[in-house]
Amino acid sequence: MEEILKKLFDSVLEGDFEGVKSNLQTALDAKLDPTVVLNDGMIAAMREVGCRFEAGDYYVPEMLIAARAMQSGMAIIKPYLQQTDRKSSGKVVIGTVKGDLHDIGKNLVALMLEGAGFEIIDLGVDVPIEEFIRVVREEKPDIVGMSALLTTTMQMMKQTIDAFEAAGLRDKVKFIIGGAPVTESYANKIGADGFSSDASRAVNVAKSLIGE
Ligand code: B1M
Repeated sequence: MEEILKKLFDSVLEGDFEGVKSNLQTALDAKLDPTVVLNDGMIAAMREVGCRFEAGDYYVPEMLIAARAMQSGMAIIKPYLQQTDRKSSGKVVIGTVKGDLHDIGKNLVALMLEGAGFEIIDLGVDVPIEEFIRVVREEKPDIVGMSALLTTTMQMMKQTIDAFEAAGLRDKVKFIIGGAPVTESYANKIGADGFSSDASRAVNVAKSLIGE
């Protein structure tokens, strides 16, 4: 198991698309727990990419290539992660906040929620506050999910919640927030209803927020 995961880790780190696909398939065929494969083989590699970027060993292009390799693997692992019997009837509008282009974590959260039966409206990345408000007015979701990966853009989460308050919509939806720099205490501070540090816990938080 260690060896397969190490190969997968290395192929994400090196941005080796073909390696990601074949090592991931080997891991899944060997019936390794898909959550362990995702966390220890793929997400851990993205963390290492971040460390190398910080250390000046990787630059934006390397980060981008690793992200694309990771995304190519997500398409393969998706059906393995989504197997669940407990279906929800909730509706979620999700997006990465204004100014932020990171979407791998947000996509994972959307994928897991979808697998748990939630209807997902994914607004993508760099989502302006007005867009969240417009879609909430139109679609009347139960939950708005916001993701941010930058310490600068996480401030948009507070601004978005404040804008919902000003628009008289705050009591119409629950907010769940997450992303690498986001913490539970930040979520409490800005008045979010839920926080999750990872995608699978986000499903439990979402279910509890709609009383399931
Ligand atoms: Co950028 N980047 N990046 N980057 N990037 C980070 C975030 C960084 C920490 C790297 C570092 O320095 N160590 C750093 C931020 C520093 C900071 O703010 N303190 C950084 C920087 C600086 C930048 C740029 C400014 C670099 C530059 O241009 N000079 C630039 C900003 C662009 C912008 O957004 N405006 C930039 C660009 C990029 C790429 C485009 C090249 C690429 C993103 C590609 C893409 O997403 N399509 C990229 C990448 C890949 C990263 C790292 C290496 C990996 C992020 C990732 O995908 N992780 C990242 C390093 C790191 O995070 N340690 C880094 C895997 C993913 C599964 O984890 O997103 O955390 P994560 O999601 C988790 C949880 O956080 C949680 O669940 C997920 C699954 O478990 N979660 C939620 C996430 N959203 C949630 C929402 C929820 C609940 C849970 O509810 C709704």
